[in-house]
Amino acid sequence: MENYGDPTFGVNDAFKPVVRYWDRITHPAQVIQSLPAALATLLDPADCGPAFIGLPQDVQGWAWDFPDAMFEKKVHRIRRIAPDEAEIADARAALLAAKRPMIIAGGGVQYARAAEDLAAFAEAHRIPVVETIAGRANLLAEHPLNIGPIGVTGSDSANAIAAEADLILAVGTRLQDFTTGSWTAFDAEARIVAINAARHDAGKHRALPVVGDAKRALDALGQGLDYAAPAAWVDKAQKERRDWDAYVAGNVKPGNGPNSYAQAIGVVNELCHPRDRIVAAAGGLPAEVTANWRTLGIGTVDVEFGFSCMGYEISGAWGARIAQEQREPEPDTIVFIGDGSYMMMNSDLYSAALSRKKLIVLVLDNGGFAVINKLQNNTGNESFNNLLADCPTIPEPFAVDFEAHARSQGAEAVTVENSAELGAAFERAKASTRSQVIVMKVDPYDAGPPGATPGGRSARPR
Ligand SMILES: Cc1ncc(C[n+]2csc(CCOP(=O)(O)OP(=O)(O)O)c2C)c(N)n1
Ligand SMILES: [Mg+2]
Repeated sequence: MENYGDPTFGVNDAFKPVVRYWDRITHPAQVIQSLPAALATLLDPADCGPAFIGLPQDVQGWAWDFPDAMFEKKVHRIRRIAPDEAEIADARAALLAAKRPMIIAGGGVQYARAAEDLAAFAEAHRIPVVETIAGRANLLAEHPLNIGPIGVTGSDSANAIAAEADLILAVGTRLQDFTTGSWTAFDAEARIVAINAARHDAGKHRALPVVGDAKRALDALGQGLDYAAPAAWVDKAQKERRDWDAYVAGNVKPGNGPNSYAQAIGVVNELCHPRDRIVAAAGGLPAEVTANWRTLGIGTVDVEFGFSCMGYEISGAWGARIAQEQREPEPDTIVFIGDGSYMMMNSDLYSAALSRKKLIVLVLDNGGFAVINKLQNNTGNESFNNLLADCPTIPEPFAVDFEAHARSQGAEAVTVENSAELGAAFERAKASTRSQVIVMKVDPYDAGPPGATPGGRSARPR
């Protein structure tokens, strides 16, 4: 390690690579400068990210007279950057020339609180909208211009129109590889216009950039814009979406085959409140949620697929619960988590119980790292060390009692055999005030929707 032997190098330094702002307080007066800088980082629309302030215990015990001004109430606003007029003019000209326009709506639409503006823009100009993973709840599933999630983990409907679109208006998306199929999702001649608060993302893939806040940029673009997409194009997109909906309906149907992620998603989607929030992050679930979940409320879907970080699910949901309760106390926070991710990080179940934040956690146990097993098979390898059953190093694999484990952390827990029992358990879970864990075994070889498994499907061993 570079700093090996440096006596000032400590555990705090380990956070440097994973945060946007880092400081170590060695004198209390430093807080006057450091705290506002940390907050400014947290609130910056383009460069936002985690902020870290190391406060060693000896400094914590140091009395210091801060100026009174430090403690005055201050309202922090998230800056809304206005777009450049010339960039808007270029974007408008490109849109006016489009015969097959499509909007890709990303998570940035949520951050900019621009979901209503996006829907109004799409409706005014009759432009079909597809969603990224982070943008899964920009439009309701039933919105007539919602053509579904795009990309590797997306829908046939969105991907069909993406392949034909001549103008792609990307709003608040990083256009990363899952979204663009590593830039294979679009026609090579298609023109991209990208609205983004971050310059780097606005200029990707030779896009016409519109650097700025999504709400302000959509507003500026729509000013006096006399444009509507050709009706035949919109009809085609809507037909694709109907076909996809029919496919998903079959996919999530209870009892349509061995227990699957899709069935569990279908049961919860059917019985949940429209404002319930769902959280998923790693394994096969993010893709399955992206493809199969029907959005019932704007901003209600939290799928962490930027890093697909195992262990985000329960901790992230605890945070989501704290935020959600301030706005809408009634609806629930629902977590979809695999057995592998649960094993990696589950102890915030205990935190949630201690702080009386109710979560409903579905632990879907397929006996190991099923998605990695699928990737392994689909890159030409035999199953090895991913499913417990395929681990030669373990002479006698045994299942974890997730139910007992969760109960020991203060949750009410139950194991169910199938999607019918899952439905009943979910309704009981909704009626309770305490955190709930529902465990169900699911099939590790479940095929899932066409795009839902990065790397494709896996063959069940004979
Ligand atoms: C922190 C972290 N480590 C490793 C990975 C790589 N990884 C992605 S999915 C996965 C397996 C997850 O297992 P499980 O939660 O049971 O989901 P399943 O694959 O069975 O759907 C692994 C190891 C990751 N995404 N995050
Ligand atoms: Mg698993």
